[in-house]
Amino acid sequence: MRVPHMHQRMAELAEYAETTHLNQVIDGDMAVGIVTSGVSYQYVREVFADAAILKLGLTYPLPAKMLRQFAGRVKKLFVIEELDPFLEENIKVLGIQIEGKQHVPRWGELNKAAVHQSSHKAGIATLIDSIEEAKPVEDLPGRPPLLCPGCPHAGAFFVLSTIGQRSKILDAKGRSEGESKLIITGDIGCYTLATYPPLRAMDTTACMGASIGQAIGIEKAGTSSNVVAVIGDSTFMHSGMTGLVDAVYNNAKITVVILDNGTTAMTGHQDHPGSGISAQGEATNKVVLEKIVSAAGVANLATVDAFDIKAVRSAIRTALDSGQLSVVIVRGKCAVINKLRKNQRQVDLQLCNNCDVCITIGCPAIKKQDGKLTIDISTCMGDECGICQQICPKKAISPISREKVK
Ligand SMILES: Cc1ncc(C[n+]2csc(CCOP(=O)(O)OP(=O)(O)O)c2C)c(N)n1
Repeated sequence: MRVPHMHQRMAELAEYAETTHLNQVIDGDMAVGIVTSGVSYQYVREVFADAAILKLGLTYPLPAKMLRQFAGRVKKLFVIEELDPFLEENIKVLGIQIEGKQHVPRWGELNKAAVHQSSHKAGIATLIDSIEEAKPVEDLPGRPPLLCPGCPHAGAFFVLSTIGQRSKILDAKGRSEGESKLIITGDIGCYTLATYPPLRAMDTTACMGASIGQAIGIEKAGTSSNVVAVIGDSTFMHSGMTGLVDAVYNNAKITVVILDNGTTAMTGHQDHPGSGISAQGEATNKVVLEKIVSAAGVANLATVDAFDIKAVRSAIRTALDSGQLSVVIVRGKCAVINKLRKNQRQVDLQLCNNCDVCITIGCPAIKKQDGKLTIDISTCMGDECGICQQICPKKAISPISREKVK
């Protein structure tokens, strides 16, 4: 039994908290003592040039003796911390009077201006010199967060967006103008960026593995829309498969799209059970998505090439039309780890009629400047992607010749 050991360790840590250099008292004007930690300390130092500060590097367990001594030396004790009043509540439990969250914002990040205003509200403004508030830089070009050029997720979202007629449903400010034919529950990964324009193909994002459970719930609540859950391969391995088992068990009539880019892209391309490489970087057994999906009991399963738009559209349409639980695995290599790049695409401006369909994929390599479409050859993935060429109604996009690239 390790419980006694755990309590012993906590007692030792509490002793350590009193002596470690991680917790420091910075002497100053003792009218107000500020308890703070982490990034909030930097803001406090910027706002209060000469305050007495107890800077906590170890916040659990708290150094009770140190806090009591510090409280006894100052007239008023104030805590500045981000989000929940963790330090404040734990200091109050020690029987020490302290103020904090009644003045400091409880959500959002703190900054110099927020700390300044909170301190002013708390009546400790005498310590504050005049603070210059940081102003946002004006006239910066608008750059929405986008998927990478050649991202294998883009095509599936383009298809979902067009099936759901999302571009028409939301106006430029994202306000709803009608009801979509599709409800798309999302998950956590690079693909969460598909929430934003121009794709606008995600209605929910909660936590890793939530998409399938949310889709089941929405379908069971009796929506008249089709419900699609979108989840990455790594997230599916982590906590998506339990949701799929639930979907089978409860006969949920939803479509699950698994975006398999072979890696955990968002957090830095870590391997996972489906990549065939262990955490130690060695070849290992590969867990095959198709086998898991079939073994769970899903009858409607299709795997498609992420860069074959017709195939992606047809698989998703078939899944939706079936009215049954279906899984579509959309497979394509992550653009960041794909080093191949040839035959970048170009736009023939004689054929282009500015319909802007290619813009709706949200590829950062496709630009419109002075009313003219261009494709940036330094970022275009060329033959490795080719989605813009496939969807151009005027066939105005084609591979550029090698000579021109040079
Ligand atoms: C519980 C939890 N653990 C870890 C993370 C960090 N995290 C964010 S996205 C992600 C996985 C992304 O991989 P995948 O779903 O395959 O999508 P990709 O980014 O490759 O498109 C992880 C591990 C998290 N958000 N939540």
